[in-house]
Amino acid sequence: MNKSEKIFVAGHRGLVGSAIIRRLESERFTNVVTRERRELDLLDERAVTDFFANEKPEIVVLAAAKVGGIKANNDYPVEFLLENLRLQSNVISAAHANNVRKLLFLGSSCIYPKHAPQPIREEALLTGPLEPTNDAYAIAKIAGIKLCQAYASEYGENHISAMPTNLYGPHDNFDLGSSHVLPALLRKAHEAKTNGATEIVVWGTGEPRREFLHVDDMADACLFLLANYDSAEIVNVGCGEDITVRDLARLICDVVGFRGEIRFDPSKPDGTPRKLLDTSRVSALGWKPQISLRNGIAATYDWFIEHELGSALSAR
Ligand code: GFB
Repeated sequence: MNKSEKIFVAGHRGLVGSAIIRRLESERFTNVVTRERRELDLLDERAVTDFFANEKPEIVVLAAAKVGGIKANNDYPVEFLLENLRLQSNVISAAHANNVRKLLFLGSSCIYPKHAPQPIREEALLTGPLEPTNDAYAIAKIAGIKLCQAYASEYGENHISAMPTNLYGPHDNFDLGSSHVLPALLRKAHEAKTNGATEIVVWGTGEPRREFLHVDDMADACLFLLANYDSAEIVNVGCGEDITVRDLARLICDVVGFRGEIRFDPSKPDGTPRKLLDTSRVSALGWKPQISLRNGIAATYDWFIEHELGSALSAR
């Protein structure tokens, strides 16, 4: 990629978008465009059309989305479906209307059937029923993939789509009502340690398995795909290994230094039993992740203490 090409990162304040910005800065890209939500509402079709017509970005990374963990997805299916459909349609269609050279759409591993054979190959898409706790979000993401593929086949657009596994890292959402499991357990373990509590409560049975990728590895994969991949076929991005929620909770407690009990609450949903991505396609292209789960969790814990709690690292 030419480092002076104009790149619009939609969603630059989010987990993935902010990691992509960090990476573009460290690689010395000189023409990166961002907009705060108050300046550009991606749900507003007119505003998005005008923005693209004025700015004429050459590359677009569509990292903006309404995202959340199992509870938020389950509680607010209307917002997850509608906002994601609107936002992505606005950006993808405006990219076409304004001759964007390349667009990267970010999907999710929840697009695959609940009981897809593991590890999940890209070919599993639309071969079976979805996991009900996040089917609204998944349907929106599948529509985004299909829209990118339709622009590629009908108009020859170079719209590519990456499917990240469960991501975590700096700028994640640590709110217990809407976050994903990893930041939620970091907060719970930290608060239990600092409050002298004897246990933390982990939702579900602890049996589901999840694969976790540090968002800096994801940003690395995004730049790699932008530079090296030109097909409308979706590409999985993961680390190739998964872990039970139980073992994740143990690992997080170990990193945080919480020595109390881990109690499970089976009245809360488990969600999909397992979603480990098959990453042969991205591996064959020459990409692999660098950050181990333990190191990634430790770095995210440091970030949480410094940025979310606003207190010194000495609390650790
Ligand atoms: O990360 P998570 O919210 O979403 O939950 P999914 C993963 C697993 O961790 C579930 C359990 O089995 C949860 O029940 N878990 C245990 C917890 N304790 C907690 C907790 O305190 N908070 C949370 N959030 N979970 C999401 C989808 O599914 O995956 C999204 O909802 C998206 O659409 C994302 O696709 C990648 O992994 O189940």
